[in-house]
Amino acid sequence: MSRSLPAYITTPIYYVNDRPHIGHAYTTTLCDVWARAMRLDGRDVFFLTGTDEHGLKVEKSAKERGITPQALADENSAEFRKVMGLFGLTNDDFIRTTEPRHESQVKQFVEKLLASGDIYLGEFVGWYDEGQEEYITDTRAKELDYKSAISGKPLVRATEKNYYFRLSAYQARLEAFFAANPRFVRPAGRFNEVLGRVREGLQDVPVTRTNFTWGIGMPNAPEHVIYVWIDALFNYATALGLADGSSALAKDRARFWPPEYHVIGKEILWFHAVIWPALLMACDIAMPKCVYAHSFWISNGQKMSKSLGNFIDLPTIESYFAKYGLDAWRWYMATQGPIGTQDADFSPKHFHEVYTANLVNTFANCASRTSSMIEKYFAGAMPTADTSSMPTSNASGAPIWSAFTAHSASKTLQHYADFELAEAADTALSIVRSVDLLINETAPFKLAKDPANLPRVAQILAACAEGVRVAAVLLTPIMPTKCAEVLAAYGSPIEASDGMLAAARWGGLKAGTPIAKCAPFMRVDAPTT
Ligand code: ME8
Repeated sequence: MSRSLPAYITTPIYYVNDRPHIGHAYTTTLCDVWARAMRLDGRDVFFLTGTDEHGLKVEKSAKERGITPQALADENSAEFRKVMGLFGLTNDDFIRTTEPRHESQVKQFVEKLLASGDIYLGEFVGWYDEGQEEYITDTRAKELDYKSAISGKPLVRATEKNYYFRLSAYQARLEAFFAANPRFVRPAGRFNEVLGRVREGLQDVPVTRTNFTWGIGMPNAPEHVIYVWIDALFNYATALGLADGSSALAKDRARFWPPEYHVIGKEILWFHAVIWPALLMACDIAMPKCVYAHSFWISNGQKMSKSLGNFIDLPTIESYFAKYGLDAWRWYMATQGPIGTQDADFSPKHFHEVYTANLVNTFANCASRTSSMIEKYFAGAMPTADTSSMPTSNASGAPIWSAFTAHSASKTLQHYADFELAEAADTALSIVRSVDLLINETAPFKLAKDPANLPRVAQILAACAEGVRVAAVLLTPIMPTKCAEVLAAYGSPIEASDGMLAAARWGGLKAGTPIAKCAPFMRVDAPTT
């Protein structure tokens, strides 16, 4: 167990001009699974999420509603925080960019960059995507036929006297860093996109705006407001107090830097993979280990968007909680989501099929069959039997249980650590599939009809119970509540002092331990649409 090794993971900070929806829940849930897995492995985890509260969009939305931007930010940030609570998330902090602790540190960072000449005053003319509040390079604008890649609206030609970040000065250092760190951006396909754009040449980027006021004023030139993206990116560093290494916050948290993962959606990769590392280089701060850019949830093959009104919103998500439970939702997010380079279609039918196949027919069925038979034949106590050299199945060359589960457990943990959450889930579930196979092959319920077979039945059911227990340990980061339920029924809750691998070691369930009947997932009606 890698006790006390720090592990920092972040989500994007979400815009407060939008309501929380499946996309926000998705990224944050993935990070939560990772954070829980690393904590279970004994790591010293810091999991950060929060809200992005400045900028033109918030100023506009607030104006439309006739309230101040701060009032809008307070209201929607509170909504995000409340919603995150519903998903059983274990974030260690929730940062808001309107908090003094963030604003004062952003100013400190910017002052340093002004002093070093990395930020300078200049004039800029370029193609601007108003929806994204982002300048687009001339080459890229041409490729896009002068339309936004996100909204399809025409790009506008904008001129501004602004402060600029000398991004162009970091071209060579960034390229060298990327070459030396081939897993800096994942998945690999996304990294290739970034590298292609970087090779076209980097231009300096404006870091202030004068067309709105809702933001952090530039030190000594408050009519210039720090561009929301620069302000927002710094959240990952301000949450740990990095602007001032001698601060109480830094003393408490600086050890978490650098992040193991910045998890984001693909649309904001450029900021995280290029601008953020360059800003960090300029501030002399170590590079994050990985920027993981997942793809999008889509709906019936179409992008989910506010204008189409086809977002899986909170009330819809809550209807899934009511029908299938929170842990089933988390299972679907972790195993079926757009974690690779492909978008994933959210379909009620597919959700139901996955729930029934993996959770009802596999996980719950094994936990339930095993506990029922133990109750029936062994008075609800773990039977006494030696399973130390028992093979997992009758097939020739089948591994012995203890070796199979030890191998599966370390593979599962490695998958979690590598942010391969679907693979982690599948590896852990393969233990349950083996339990299922053992029951089907040996039919203990038939053997038990002859009392002479009871020692063999004891051995089979002891192996099944231990297999279910080990799988429940390994699946805890994805389904914390249901796995705790199974582990409690099997008389073996995870002790705080256990690491994941120690808790998953074969033989943890001692003979005589009371085992209660349990069925963690129930069959439910298929959706009609
Ligand atoms: O971009 N599928 O905030 P935001 C999956 N404030 N994930 C999705 C999604 C979808 N259909 N839609 C959104 C911002 N997301 C900035 C970030 S960070 C310094 C500043 C998720 O509220 C995904 O993680 O628009 C995406 O990157 C994020 O929500 C965008 O959230």
